[in-house]
Amino acid sequence: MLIKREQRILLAGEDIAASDITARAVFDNRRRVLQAAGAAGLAVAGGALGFGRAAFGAYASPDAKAHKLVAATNAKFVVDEKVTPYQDVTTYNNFYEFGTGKSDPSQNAGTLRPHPWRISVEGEIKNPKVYDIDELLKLAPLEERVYRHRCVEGWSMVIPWVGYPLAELIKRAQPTNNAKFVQFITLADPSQMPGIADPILNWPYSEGLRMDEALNPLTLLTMGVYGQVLPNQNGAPIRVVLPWKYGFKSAKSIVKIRFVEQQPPTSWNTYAPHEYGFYSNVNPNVDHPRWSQATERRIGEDGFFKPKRKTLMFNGYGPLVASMYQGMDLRKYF
Ligand SMILES: Nc1nc2c(c(=O)[nH]1)N[C@H]1C(S)=C(S)[C@@H](COP(=O)(O)O)O[C@H]1N2
Ligand SMILES: [Mo]
Repeated sequence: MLIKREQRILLAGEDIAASDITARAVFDNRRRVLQAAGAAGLAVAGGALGFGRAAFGAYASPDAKAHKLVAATNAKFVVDEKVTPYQDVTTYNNFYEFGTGKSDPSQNAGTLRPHPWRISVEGEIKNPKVYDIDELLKLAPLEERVYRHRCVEGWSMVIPWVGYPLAELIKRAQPTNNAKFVQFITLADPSQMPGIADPILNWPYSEGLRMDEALNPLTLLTMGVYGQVLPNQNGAPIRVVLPWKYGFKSAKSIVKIRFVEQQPPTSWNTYAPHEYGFYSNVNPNVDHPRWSQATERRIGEDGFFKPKRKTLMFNGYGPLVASMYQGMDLRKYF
């Protein structure tokens, strides 16, 4: 993907060419602005900094045409690491409905039509409902969160997502006592998705969570990235993001959220149950049968010949998630 023309962005009063600035610089600058705001005694609500990017000018996004999603940064969920460049986040993808190569989704996902889009929320709940994507965008305040993202293949990124906790939707759905798991079913339309012709996975792509995992404050119902609506290759118009689990649990382009009593079948677990467990929590101590999970390569930073960085238990989110797995043998429930 080539940048077509020079973009100029206005950042805290400076006029800088987009090509001269990294995502990190943008975040550093934003953090300085946020700190200044805090020092000036601006109101801070619920531990989250109520300060959107709109308050201080344009965001360094390489795609000037994409729709902006204005969201307040939730500082509680901003990992203090260099953010992966937009270019990598949007061209190095796994989305098998558009092909199995890393650049296939960005090249082929132009055929996906993310609008209009409806999501059916159904199953063991008191309020089943088919939501329009525009309605879901307004259901709860959008937040920006910067999460680590670890693929089971051994690479990682740091990504600024926009969304709100899935718990906001679950609360409105009112699960019955029988709701023990949540299943995510994604679009499987061969007319929009060329990869569906290849029966590698059992389409539609399906994923699942235990109810407490679905309700965990980290679990983000996600509609945007880098301050804009999701590009098709990142799972437009709506996906989940589960930063303590391997990336494949974060289902893209969701059309159904179903509450169920039994642990639901999931695409990767069905494909190779001994390789991809239902839980799939990031765990450096439990290797994939064909490779180690102890280290990872950070996309955009670590070259192929650099020593890799250590993978963290629960991808570093232990304090927020470890209690959900207390007493469980994580080698058995991998
Ligand atoms: N529907 C669907 N969702 C999916 C996938 C997929 O192939 N199809 N790939 C998963 C995998 S393996 C990863 S690592 C993440 C990648 O998300 P990203 O491309 O936004 O980084 O999406 C996950 N969600
Ligand atoms: Mo992945």
